[in-house]
Amino acid sequence: MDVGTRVFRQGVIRRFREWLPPIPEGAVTTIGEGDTPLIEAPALSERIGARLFLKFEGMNPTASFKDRGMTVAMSRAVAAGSRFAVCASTGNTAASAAAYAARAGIRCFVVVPAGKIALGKAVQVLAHGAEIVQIEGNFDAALRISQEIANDREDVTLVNSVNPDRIEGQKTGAFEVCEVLGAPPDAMALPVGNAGNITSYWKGFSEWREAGYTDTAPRMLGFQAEGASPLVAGHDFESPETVASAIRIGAPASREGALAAARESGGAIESVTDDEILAAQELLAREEGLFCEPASAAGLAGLLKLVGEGRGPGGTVVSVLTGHGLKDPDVILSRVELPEPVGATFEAVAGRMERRGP
Ligand code: AN7
Repeated sequence: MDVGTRVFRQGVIRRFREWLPPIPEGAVTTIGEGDTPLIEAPALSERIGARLFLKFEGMNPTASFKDRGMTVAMSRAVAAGSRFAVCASTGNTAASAAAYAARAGIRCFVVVPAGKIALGKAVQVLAHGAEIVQIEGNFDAALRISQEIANDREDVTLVNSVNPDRIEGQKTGAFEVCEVLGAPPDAMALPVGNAGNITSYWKGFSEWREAGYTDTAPRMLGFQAEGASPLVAGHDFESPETVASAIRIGAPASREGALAAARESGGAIESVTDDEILAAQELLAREEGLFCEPASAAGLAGLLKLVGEGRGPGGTVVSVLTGHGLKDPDVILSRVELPEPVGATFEAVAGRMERRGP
């Protein structure tokens, strides 16, 4: 084999350029996002009575799916001569924007709900040197303000998913699923917050079909957290609440895209409780070895709920694990504690093993 000829993780722009809006080579801002693993889940397949694969988006450079859209949005901002990137965020968009702005040499402002973003995400924003503005309000208020700021100044690009470049980049997740499986799956299960991701995946699968690579498209199954489920209730939530802070959103910007994805694909948008989300997160970690953040487990929680009601999708199913579990250490530490230290002796350590069992 020739050394140095295979290109790994060249980034979604170089890999899928003909599917994306024009980006001059000199403006391409990539950190090697995309090409995330599609991991078969044998134990959970058994539980849901379908062949389940997990698209582990936590393997992206900033450990969430946001990097796919951010590379396109930030590259286009560079090409347009922007000096500032601004976004509202429940955490992951902020972490991604901070990293890609650093790479692009653009200043970055992120507006977040005070005290409501997971620790790992806040730490990422600080590490990349972005400006973090905590507001006494929720994500929906942060998005309104960020939009106003971007409208007010020529040299500011809004990098939330209301920016169509974000949707374009994120749709590449669907292409990778089709490439790896050789065909689209029968169903996709994914969390829904601001609804950009389900909109993006559906756009990707639709374009794949229009390009003539297949005649089929998956049923799109989107799951909101019950306390933040405006698309299920049919009205916005004034004060959304959920343990899955990433999807604590009461007025999704891409509402129409999400509803169209469900309608056109024969799928659905439903809700799951916080307990169901945390139970699914634990199953993924303990039965498949995959640690995702709570929001990311909403897809599996939804599948388990459908199966419990005799409505499981069957066939081949892909669930998108949107973000890495290390993003949110507090949610684990609130349930399990690090045990007290013991003496540095064989007896003390072996005694612990006895107590824990095999
Ligand atoms: C891990 O970072 O909205 O339905 O501001 O971080 O496309 O909003 C994050 C959303 C799912 C929901 N899983 O995706 C933000 C933000 C994780 C997330 C979602 C988010 P969308």
